[in-house]
Amino acid sequence: MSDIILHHYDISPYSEKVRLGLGLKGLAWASVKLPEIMPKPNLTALTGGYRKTPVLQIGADIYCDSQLIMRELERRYPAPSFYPAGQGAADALAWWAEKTTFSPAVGILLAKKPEVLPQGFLEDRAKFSGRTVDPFAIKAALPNLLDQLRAHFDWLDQMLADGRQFLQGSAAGLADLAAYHPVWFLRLNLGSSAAPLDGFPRLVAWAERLAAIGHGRPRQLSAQQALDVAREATSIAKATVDPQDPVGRKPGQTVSVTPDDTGRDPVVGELVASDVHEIVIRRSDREIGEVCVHFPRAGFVVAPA
Ligand SMILES: N[C@@H](CCC(=O)N[C@@H](CS)C(=O)NCC(=O)O)C(=O)O
Repeated sequence: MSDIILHHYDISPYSEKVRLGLGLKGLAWASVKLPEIMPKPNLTALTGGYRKTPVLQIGADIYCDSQLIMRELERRYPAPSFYPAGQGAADALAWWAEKTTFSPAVGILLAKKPEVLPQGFLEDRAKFSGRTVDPFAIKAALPNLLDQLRAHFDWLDQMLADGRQFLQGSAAGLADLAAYHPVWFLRLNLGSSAAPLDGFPRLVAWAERLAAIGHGRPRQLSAQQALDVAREATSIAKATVDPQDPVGRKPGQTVSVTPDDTGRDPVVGELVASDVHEIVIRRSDREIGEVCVHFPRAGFVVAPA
């Protein structure tokens, strides 16, 4: 089986979710470090324009978004499972937790300690989010960000109130990893004794248990080597019709796939396969030839192109 290649950078919270996922499954993987800000020419050669972090590559198959990355890791390496307490609730919990806590956590750091972020970060993230960057507005938003995060952290904390080790019981799973990464980001940059984490010692103890999972067995790979892997491999995707597709999409149609929140860069390609949670499109790149790019359905807009 081809190597797992993770394109990521150290301070990326969503990457930490996947790194811990690789650790939970005890996997060996190749680490390709991405720049923290645009341009990312080697990444966009693989994805066709998607710029977010992380991206998983296995041969000539490119998996965008941590939601789908985790799903694919679970499909290929089912044990130990990301779903020790079943699937639906874990996926819903994961979606709520990271969607509501990631952005306030980043906002808090921008307001309190912008100097720890790389040069050009603010300007890059203004383009990324489609909002203007005003350092005064960022500072003014801080009290509300702290209030919001405190309320959401309290819900997480209440889930641990019966003494359980992890959100859904005695084993860590996807819900924990998704809820954890914004907490990790705050602890890494501001410590556990800064608001709003200071009010939640139980949550901090949970975070320590998750950190102990580790990252599995990474080894370094250059971006060029990853491109070589893609060029030499053939995608595993097979043309598949989704009989339940609500608008009758079919393999062979040209579509664009675009995140619906931030980093809204469309990727255009030929539809190969799709189902309720995944869409796969084939595209050709001058440097690496044909690759298949996989996206989740929740959170992505698929349109005819
Ligand atoms: N829904 C995406 C969110 C990914 C995301 O927003 N990642 C941040 C870094 S943690 C990002 O892409 N920032 C801009 C960049 O890295 O270019 C996922 O689950 O992977």
